[in-house]
Amino acid sequence: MKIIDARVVISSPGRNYVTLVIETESGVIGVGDATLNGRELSVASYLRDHVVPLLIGREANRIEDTWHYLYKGSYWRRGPVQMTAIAAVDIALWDIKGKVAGLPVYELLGGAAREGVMVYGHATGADLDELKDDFRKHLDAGYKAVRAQCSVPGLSKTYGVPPADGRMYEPASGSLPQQDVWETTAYLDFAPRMMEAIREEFGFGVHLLHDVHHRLTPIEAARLGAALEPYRPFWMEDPTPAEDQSAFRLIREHTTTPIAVGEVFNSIWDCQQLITERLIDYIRTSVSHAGGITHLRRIFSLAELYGVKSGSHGAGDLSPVSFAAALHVDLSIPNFGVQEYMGHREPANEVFHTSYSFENGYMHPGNLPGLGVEFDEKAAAAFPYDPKYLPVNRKLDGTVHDW
Ligand code: KDG
Ligand code: MG
Repeated sequence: MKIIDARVVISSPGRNYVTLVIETESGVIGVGDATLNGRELSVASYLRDHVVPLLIGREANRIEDTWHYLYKGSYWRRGPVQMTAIAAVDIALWDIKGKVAGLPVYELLGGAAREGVMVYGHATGADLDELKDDFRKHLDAGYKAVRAQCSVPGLSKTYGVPPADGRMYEPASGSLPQQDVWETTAYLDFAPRMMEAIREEFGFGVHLLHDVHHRLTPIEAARLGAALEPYRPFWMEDPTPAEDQSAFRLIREHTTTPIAVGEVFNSIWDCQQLITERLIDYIRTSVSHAGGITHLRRIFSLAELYGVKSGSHGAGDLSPVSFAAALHVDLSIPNFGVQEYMGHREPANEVFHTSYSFENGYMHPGNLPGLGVEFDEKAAAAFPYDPKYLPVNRKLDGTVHDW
């Protein structure tokens, strides 16, 4: 069954998404997510200019061969652009394989290893009262795991706390990057108080998560991890910039707070040391930025050997296509930990029709053949691309800092 067409659709239903549509000679169509927040056009070009010509005429069922053809065949390999592009092809080919077999993708991956996928939602607030209100809403909705982020007193902006228009991880349209501010001391003083406030209000019967977003040095992260121990967090996410893998040894030596890392990783090589030296507890690579279902499964298999669990990234800047793909992987692997679920802002649902469901804190990808996501290209055309940047972070003295 040959591929006869592949096209890249860039649309902005609520936020920017890049979607790859692969069409086969038998009429079966597969979809993949190629969204790289703030750098969308680079992946679109990689696909349109360099990958689509290689796909036309290829056998759609040869997923593993196509993966290596695109990875090794480019010579210049890894990095977010290439690995997101390969992921989009890979996800679309798994979608096609499922549709041809008449089975949901998780059945092709070995079948369900659990009844549902525990997801965590995002509770946020401009102050502790607002955060507690939002946290309560998540518990009322059935969440068993919730991430807490709150404005740091004294700082005008804080990561993870959306502005009034609800737009997360992007500035207003048409502008240059929004500038955020950072002050480590204020954050380190406040974060334990925030976690204490949540535990005092809601007890220990819910999994409590927190994202540090790469902003600390190893010794600062070690101090934070130790300070959070009484509140027994499910994890402390991205405590330090993740490319420095050996830094995690120092954090590990000082705290039993579990560590989660990986949303910016693109390949198994980025997390090899972290996993094999048991420096982390959860690996957070995403299906759309780390080479698709084929490569993500390889990362999770390596992690399984070393007792590391999955905790896939699932921010709203990953489209419903990759969210569905993540759920299929989550349902089928033995070492599943938790899945991030931020949801998608309207009108994404007019463009992506999904079969996944949420019940009582758990999600299921549904049982439609393939991924269970139908992409409405006509509807997408009504939402043209809207160029945006992720924010840039500076310390109070103006020094550029990790965002
Ligand atoms: O595009 C960047 C976002 O996906 C990221 O900042 C969100 O850290 C994030 C998370 O854990 O959801
Ligand atoms: Mg994160």
